[in-house]
Amino acid sequence: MAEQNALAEHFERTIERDQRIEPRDWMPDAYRKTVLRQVAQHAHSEIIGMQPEGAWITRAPSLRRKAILLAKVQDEAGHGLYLYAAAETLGGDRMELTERLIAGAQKYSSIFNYPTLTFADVGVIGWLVDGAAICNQVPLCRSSYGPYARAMIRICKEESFHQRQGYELLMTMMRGTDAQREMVQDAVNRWWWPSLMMFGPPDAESTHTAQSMAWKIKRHTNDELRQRFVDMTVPQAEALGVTLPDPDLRWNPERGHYDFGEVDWDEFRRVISGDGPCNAERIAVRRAAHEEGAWVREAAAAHAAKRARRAKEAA
Ligand code: FAQ
Repeated sequence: MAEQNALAEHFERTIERDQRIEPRDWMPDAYRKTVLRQVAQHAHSEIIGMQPEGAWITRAPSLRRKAILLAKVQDEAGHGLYLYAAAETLGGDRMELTERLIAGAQKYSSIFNYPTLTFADVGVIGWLVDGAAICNQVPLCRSSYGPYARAMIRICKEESFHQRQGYELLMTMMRGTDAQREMVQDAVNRWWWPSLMMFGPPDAESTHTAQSMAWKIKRHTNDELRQRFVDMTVPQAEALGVTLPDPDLRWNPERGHYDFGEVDWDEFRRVISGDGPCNAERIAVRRAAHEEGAWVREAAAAHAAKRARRAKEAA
């Protein structure tokens, strides 16, 4: 009992001093569970998030755009892998996590359940979706769980390239023909509100924020980050020459922030409970990839077993 108290006290002190919790450290079960939940959902989001843009790789309008898009989508795969590795340090099993994802038992970001209708969507995903991801993830570089915080540092550097390539693509299209400008505006109209939903439900309805903030897993609330994203994005939209589809969006000098309209939270709830425009398709594609990859996993396991046996024989 005394030992247990000392461990709990050490955990609390580590959090209080802004130091990191490492895999070898004692941690409360609820802490382990909620970090694992967040990290696993984040990993799933990166992997599912390859699909909407991946659909445009074969249809990219030039070799340059294709090379950029290939690199970006490949980066997302890498992010998923770092995050699954971080989940493993908490006792998560990668196979089990994937099975939970394809069974619909574990969530991934709502944003990836919307379709990519034109190549302008690739630019808008880079600008808005990666922009929102950066806004949300930069503070996670200071998350209290060490392996998660360290994974975030590299991920954020890569996300920053992703956002720039999106903005540059949109700038190019905005300097093009009327039809191209219309494509960009149409994509902005479709992605703006779903991007605001990425930050999660309003604080008053967020199940995990209070505890995750107390444990410094999260450093800001969902609403704080959503506001930061709006403030950051409005001037970028002006520079680009597009209109954000919100009649209530205006600068509030008293608050020193932009006011904005109400997100359609019914739509958000529908999408996260599996009923968005592309949920079924995203999961079906992921399930097929998992099943088609079974022989690779079997071959890798057989190879590892053979090497282990040889090493044992040689010893
Ligand atoms: N979608 O109590 P809270 C990317 C769930 S970026 C789906 O507020 P929490 C990069 C939430 O999990 C996207 N579910 O939860 C990229 C919880 O469900 P549960 C990924 C959502 O954890 C760009 C319930 O609602 N980024 O992939 C969403 O404190 C381009 C109650 O919510 C991250 O995952 C949502 N939008 O705060 C890739 C960032 N929002 O578990 C490819 C790390 C909430 O009780 C292309 N995660 N839920 O069943 C976080 O910062 C947090 O987990 C939040 C949610 C802010 C997402």
